[in-house]
Amino acid sequence: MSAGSGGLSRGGPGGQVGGAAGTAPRTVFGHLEPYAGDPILSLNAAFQADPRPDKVNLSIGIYFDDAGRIPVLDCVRRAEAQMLEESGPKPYLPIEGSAAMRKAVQGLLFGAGHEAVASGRVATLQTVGSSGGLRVGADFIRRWLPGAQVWISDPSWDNHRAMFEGAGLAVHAYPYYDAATGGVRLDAMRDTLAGLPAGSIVLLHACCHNPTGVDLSRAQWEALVPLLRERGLIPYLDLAYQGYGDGIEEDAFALRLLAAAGLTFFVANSFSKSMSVYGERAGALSVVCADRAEAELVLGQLKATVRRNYSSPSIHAAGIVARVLADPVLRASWEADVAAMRSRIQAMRRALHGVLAAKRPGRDFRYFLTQRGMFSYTGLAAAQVDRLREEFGVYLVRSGRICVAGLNSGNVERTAAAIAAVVA
Ligand code: KET
Repeated sequence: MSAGSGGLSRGGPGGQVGGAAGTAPRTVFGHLEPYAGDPILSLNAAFQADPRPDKVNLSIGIYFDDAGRIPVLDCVRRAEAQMLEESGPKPYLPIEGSAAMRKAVQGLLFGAGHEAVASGRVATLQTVGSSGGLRVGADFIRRWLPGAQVWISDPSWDNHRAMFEGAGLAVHAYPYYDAATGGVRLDAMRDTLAGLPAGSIVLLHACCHNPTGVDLSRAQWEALVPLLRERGLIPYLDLAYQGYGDGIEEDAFALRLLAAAGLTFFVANSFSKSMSVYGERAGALSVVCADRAEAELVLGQLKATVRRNYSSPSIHAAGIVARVLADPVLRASWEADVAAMRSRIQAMRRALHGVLAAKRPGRDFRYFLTQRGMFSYTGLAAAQVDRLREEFGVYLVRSGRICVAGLNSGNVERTAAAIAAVVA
């Protein structure tokens, strides 16, 4: 191919590539678009770089303790001590991950002795965080349900759209958050879902909706099931905050409801937040199928997806999760820690609300009390968010979402005062 036909010819040692005769040589990657960065991760990085000592990080969905640190849970420390003590070899895990972890995850999600698990109709694999699970599921859908549309809530975690579009799927949004009432636009949501083509994928936050903190009630979930079934829709649950809503068991309500209703669905779950092991990338993907034979087919194709991507997951993440969930002493310690994290966030919600209600009595801040999980959707405009960051060193994403777990007894009052100043 000649340069004149638009083909590339190798340049000199500088890696330059000649274009058509007469055009300036360019480098191999000179045409790339700069990465705009991720709205959450870039903001978290900007926070780290901010020299102000009294800065407040409400940007990323990470639980910080009252001293502003990411806790190392005692159960995790002890599980790791056991692993170090055993000092075993580190072979590759199977493609689908550790058998002990997968079994423990099924028990955690579905509860002991659940029919779906006992009958072998749940295909579970350990994944690289729940992000890895979401993406493996998306790639699987693209390959085996290729025409399926994906519907996410409006709004949703930004990365949901990016992941499913990245897998080559068309992503749309169904109505969800009602800014006027601070609740769910249930009728509009149901109307939209009722009009979707059969086989559409409906991404639902199993608990602690990100970014709004507004969840469906149990009655609303129950009312959704017949619609999902009648329309032949395929739920895809994201369970990233198990234990931060009402409790570890309670937060599995939606997934157990769908399983009991006999629906086929996906669930990606995470241990990043619940075990405070973000960087270990501990998560899983489960697909609840019609029967054992189908689950075996699904697991096989999920394995094929993983093998050609990252091959197999982390042995260290599996060791932590399997031990904490299976050892009764570690499990009890974990459950107590999750309860403590949940109630500390609730205490911060009350503290924030108390200061704001006193400082701005004309405004309704009750949403801080009713929203659940790590996040609150403040309704602050992007310009107000910018002022909070620039003038007060308070970092939150521009949608107005705050991570309540970034508040502590040392910063909640001044954060509330800063919010009061920008809403004035
Ligand atoms: N799902 C949801 C809904 C979610 O908020 C996160 C992370 C994940 C999945 C990823 O979890 P993991 O198992 O660690 O892969 N959310 C926070 C951090 C991030 O954006 O990555 C956040 O929203 O701030």
